[in-house]
Amino acid sequence: MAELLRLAIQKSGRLFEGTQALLKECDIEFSAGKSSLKSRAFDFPVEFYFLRDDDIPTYVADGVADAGIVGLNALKESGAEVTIADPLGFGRCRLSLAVPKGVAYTEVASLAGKRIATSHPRILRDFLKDKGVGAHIHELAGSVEIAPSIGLAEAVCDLVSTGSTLASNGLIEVETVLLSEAVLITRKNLPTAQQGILDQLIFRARAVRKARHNKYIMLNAPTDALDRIIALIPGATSPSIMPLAKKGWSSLHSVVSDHDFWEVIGSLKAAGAEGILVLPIEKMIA
Ligand code: PRT
Ligand code: ZN
Repeated sequence: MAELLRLAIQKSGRLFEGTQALLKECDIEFSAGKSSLKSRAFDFPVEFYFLRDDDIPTYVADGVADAGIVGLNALKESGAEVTIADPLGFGRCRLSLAVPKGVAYTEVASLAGKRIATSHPRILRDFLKDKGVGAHIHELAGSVEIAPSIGLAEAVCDLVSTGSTLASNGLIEVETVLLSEAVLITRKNLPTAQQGILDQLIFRARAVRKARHNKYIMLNAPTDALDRIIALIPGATSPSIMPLAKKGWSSLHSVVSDHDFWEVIGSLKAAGAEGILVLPIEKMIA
C-alpha cells in the first residue's frame, strides 16, 4: 500500500472551515460525513483524522497522527512535544487578559492576589510566573467571559478575535498573553516517506498563502513613464512589458502586494498609468 500522511484536523468548529479552504486551494479535497472519523484525500496521499482541537497535539506527539492543524493556543496549552512545521495564516486570535469596565488596571501586577478565570491555565501560569505576579487561576472549560459577573473571578484570560464578546460582557482587554493562529504541527522523527508528503503539503500551502497576499496587475502607460512605474511595482522578478498598437505606449504586467495596495494604485495613476486591471492570483511559487 502506498505511504500516507495521517493528518489530524478539527472535526468541526472555528478551524474547520479555514482548514478545508486552505486544503482545497492546495487541490487537496476530501469528503467528510458528519459521523466519519477518517477520510482519505482524493489525489493526494493524506488520510485525515477528524478530532477535537484539544486532542490534536497529543495525538501527534504520541505518533497516532503524523501531523495536525491546530491553534497555537491549543498547542501551547497542551504542552505536547511536537514540531511546528509552518504557520498557516488563518484562525488568528489572541489570548488576552480582561477586567470589568471601571476596575483600576495599570499593569499585570494589578492582578496580584486576584482570581483569573481561563480555559488556558498552563499558558496563563507561565505568563504570570514570567511577570512575577501571584494570582489564583480558576480553570473553566468554557464561557470564561461570564465569570466576573457571577462573582467567580476578578479577571479573565480568554481568546479574543473581534473583541465583541468581551465588550458585551462589560470587560476591557488589558494585556495580550499570546498571539495565535492555526499552525501545522508534526511528530518528531517523521519517517522519510511521510516527511516527503509533508514537504509537498507545505510547498502547496506556501504557494497558496503567498498568492492570497498578492495581486496580478496589468496597466497601460506612456513608454517614457515606465521607469517611474516599474519603481512602484517591481514584481516578483521583473515586470513584463509589451508595446501597444498606440505609438509611444506600453502595457505592463506585474505583481503587487495587498499590503499597501491602494496607495500603490494611487501612485501608479499619478505616474501616468491608465486602464489598470487587477486580478487575483491562485498560486504563487517563488
Ligand atoms: O469542539 P472542539 O474542542 O474541537 O472546539 P472548541 O470549541 O474547543 O474550539 P473552537 O472551535 O471554538 O476554536 C478552535 C480554535 O479557533 C481556538 O483554539 C483558536 O485557536 C481559534 N479561534 C480563533 C478562536 C477564536 N478565534 C475565538 N474568537 N477560538 C475561540 N474564540 C472564542 C473566544 O473563546 C470567545 O468566546 O470566540 C469568542 C470571542 O470572539 P470575539 O470575536 O467576540 O472576540
Ligand atoms: Zn476544544
